[in-house]
Amino acid sequence: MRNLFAGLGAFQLLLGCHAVTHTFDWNVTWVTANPDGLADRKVIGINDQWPLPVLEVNKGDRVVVNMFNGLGDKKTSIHWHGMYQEGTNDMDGPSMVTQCPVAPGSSYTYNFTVNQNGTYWYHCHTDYCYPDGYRAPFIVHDNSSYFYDDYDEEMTLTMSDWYHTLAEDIKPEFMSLYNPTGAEPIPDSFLFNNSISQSYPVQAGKTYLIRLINISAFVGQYFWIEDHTMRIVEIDGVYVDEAEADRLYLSVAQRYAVLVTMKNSTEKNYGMVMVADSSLLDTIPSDLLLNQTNWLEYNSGAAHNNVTLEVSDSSEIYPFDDINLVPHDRVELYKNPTKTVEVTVIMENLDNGDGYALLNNITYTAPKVPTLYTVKYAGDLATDSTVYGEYTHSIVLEQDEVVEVILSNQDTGTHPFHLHGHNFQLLDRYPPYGANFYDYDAGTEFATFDSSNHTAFPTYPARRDTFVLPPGGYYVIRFVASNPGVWLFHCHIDWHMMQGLAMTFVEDPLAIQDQFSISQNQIDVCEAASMSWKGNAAGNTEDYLDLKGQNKPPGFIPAGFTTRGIVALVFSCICAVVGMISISIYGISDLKFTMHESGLGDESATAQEREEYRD
Ligand SMILES: *[C@@H]1O[C@H](CO)[C@@H](O)[C@H](O)[C@H]1NC(C)=O
Ligand SMILES: *[C@@H]1O[C@H](CO)[C@@H](O)[C@H](O)[C@H]1NC(C)=O
Ligand SMILES: *[C@@H]1O[C@H](CO)[C@@H](O)[C@H](O)[C@H]1NC(C)=O
Ligand SMILES: *[C@@H]1O[C@H](CO)[C@@H](O)[C@H](O)[C@H]1NC(C)=O
Ligand SMILES: *[C@@H]1O[C@H](CO)[C@@H](O)[C@H](O)[C@H]1NC(C)=O
Ligand SMILES: *[C@@H]1O[C@H](CO)[C@@H](O)[C@H](O)[C@H]1NC(C)=O
Ligand SMILES: *[C@@H]1O[C@H](CO)[C@@H](O)[C@H](O)[C@H]1NC(C)=O
Ligand SMILES: *[C@@H]1O[C@H](CO)[C@@H](O)[C@H](O)[C@H]1NC(C)=O
Ligand SMILES: *[C@@H]1O[C@H](CO)[C@@H](O)[C@H](O)[C@H]1NC(C)=O
Ligand SMILES: *[C@@H]1O[C@H](CO)[C@@H](O)[C@H](O)[C@H]1NC(C)=O
Ligand SMILES: *[C@@H]1O[C@H](CO)[C@@H](O)[C@H](O)[C@H]1NC(C)=O
Ligand SMILES: [Cu+2]
Repeated sequence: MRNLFAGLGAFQLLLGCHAVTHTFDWNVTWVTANPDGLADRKVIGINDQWPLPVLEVNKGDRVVVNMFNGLGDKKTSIHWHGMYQEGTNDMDGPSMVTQCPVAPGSSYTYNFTVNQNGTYWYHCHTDYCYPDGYRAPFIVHDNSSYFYDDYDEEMTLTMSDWYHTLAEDIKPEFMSLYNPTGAEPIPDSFLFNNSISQSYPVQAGKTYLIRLINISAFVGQYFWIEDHTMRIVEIDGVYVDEAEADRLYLSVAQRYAVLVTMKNSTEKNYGMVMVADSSLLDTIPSDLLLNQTNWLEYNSGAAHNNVTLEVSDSSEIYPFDDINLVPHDRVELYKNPTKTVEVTVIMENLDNGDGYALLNNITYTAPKVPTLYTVKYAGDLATDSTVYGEYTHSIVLEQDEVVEVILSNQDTGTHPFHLHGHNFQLLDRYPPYGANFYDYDAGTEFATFDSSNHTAFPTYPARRDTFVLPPGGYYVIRFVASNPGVWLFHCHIDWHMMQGLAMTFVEDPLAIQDQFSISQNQIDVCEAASMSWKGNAAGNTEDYLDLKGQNKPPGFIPAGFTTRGIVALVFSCICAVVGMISISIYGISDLKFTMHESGLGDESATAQEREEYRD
């Protein structure tokens, strides 16, 4: 620990004369917006503005955000996506992990330094609130980057899906007996930089550093620029050796910075094309526009034509594979992992009939006390994962150990996983990019990683903070546990978070106790939210090993009932009262859902075994 602080201190000294503190007072309130021109809706604004401010700082700067929750009817918090928060785990933002949610009328002060470079974003991390507009770019400028002299201008562009309905109003229908397959809500449109079909003026001959950020809740996008090559120089805050790409796939939460050199002629405007990944949507409403053209505008008087990609062979549409990128800093493969975490994603209906997402049979359920505060008060028991409760799915990591995570997907959906507090090395993945990457056939056997027979790991593996777990496949990553803190590892599709697709790493808990003390502000926030700030996951302050009363998910479906049985039961109920239910459940809000194939017909695990697991 001392080493880390000494290191940080020296670093700050080095930058000390230039470091600036950016202080913001943010009043988070509801405002009305209509970014796609199709419908007014309530969105979460800051100081009565939406889109939200783009944060721009230099490496070494301090950010102080005094956030007041002026929403009146909803708790909130902010996560600074991709910030490692070294020494400031309590500024990370996820509710019930590192803080209590900020109740209406109370305030929380985020205060941290930024000792990293590149393209990040910030978003709400309480329940499911970023689809309601609470998300924006966070840029860390670095005038010493290896490509700083290679560009003239910068441009930041976001891509996202967009719903006309508040996430909290979508939830009851998504997490419902009447949606037993867990079909995700279908967006109403796709936004490009919080708008649609816009022109972005450019100057001929200049080179732009374009930062692309996917701030979707669900749907991924392909991206390309007509007749222009992109040169990738950064992924998720990590510089990479320049690599040419014609097309990119950005999953939710991923970022790319690319250099694009403009043509010398101003005769024509060129399309920047965003195509939604329709493989994620089983039903495509006829009025949902999947393709959208925006323009690099060389000449406002010239035509602005819609563009589509013409490919002769479907395999050509596969985008650049991020696993092949080489980090510019040449950090070598982390060798000899001392901890291997093997987890498998499945989707299941639990005994309330709703669809849940599980990692090794555990669906994340928030504890009664934020896990970080449990660390603080658990004394020596902080190294015993029992105190964090069964359903936070906590794994305790030792100081500086090399951790390997083998994540397998026994689901037909794609899951972009994000780890807080770190980036990680991308070692191996199945399937490789190619014709079947997003086309998992439910009849195929799930792929499993064989640690004694796998393709050679890269010498200098690409590092990033979000990777895309393919349907039916697996992903292997490694990171070093050198950042004491409580760090969430979760799927970034907000609907899957709602279903519990998350787990917790408690990294070097005794070091956390040394560096962190709970502030009056943090206590006040918990009290305003009527939550305890002391105790184990069940709020027990006497016996940290007694989890009686902890929050629990619904149980597994009882013996004799299969998932298919429940689904059949549900559907026959629906049929029986079809008129009333279809009017009251689906009719009112006109929500649409995709079909998620996985929930159906999964009878593999016996209910008895599950009963045992349950208690
Ligand atoms: C680089 O950025 C720092 C702030 O981080 C600034 O003080 C310095 O003047 C800049 N240098 C150049 C060459 O622009
Ligand atoms: C926040 O904004 C709301 C609505 O505009 C206003 O009522 C409230 O007084 C503001 N609060 C603060 C602390 O600025
Ligand atoms: C932010 O944190 C620094 C370092 O702990 C501290 O010196 C400073 O007073 C804090 N600022 C605010 C506004 O809390
Ligand atoms: C951040 O920027 C510095 C200076 O440009 C560079 O040496 C370092 O490798 C960058 N960090 C990453 C993770 O790419
Ligand atoms: C994209 O939108 C943000 C506001 O959301 C704005 O600050 C930024 O300038 C826009 N980007 C471009 C290239 O116009
Ligand atoms: C954003 O992420 C979603 C979910 O992974 C993905 O479907 C979509 O294609 C991404 N958008 C872009 C522009 O790549
Ligand atoms: C544009 O003109 C410059 C200078 O004449 C030349 O170096 C460059 O290659 C040209 N760019 C393109 C894309 O043709
Ligand atoms: C371009 O596509 C948009 C939909 O994305 C459509 O509204 C518009 O009419 C199209 N323009 C032309 C010229 O086809
Ligand atoms: C959308 O884009 C894809 C890929 O370029 C193309 O195959 C398809 O025809 C486009 N659809 C429409 C309606 O333009
Ligand atoms: C190792 O994996 C390859 C590719 O999956 C397979 O063809 C081969 O039979 C495996 N070898 C052993 C010894 O299992
Ligand atoms: C999950 O539960 C099933 C059925 O009870 C069991 O077969 C399986 O081993 C469990 N998996 C893990 C990783 O605990
Ligand atoms: Cu997911």
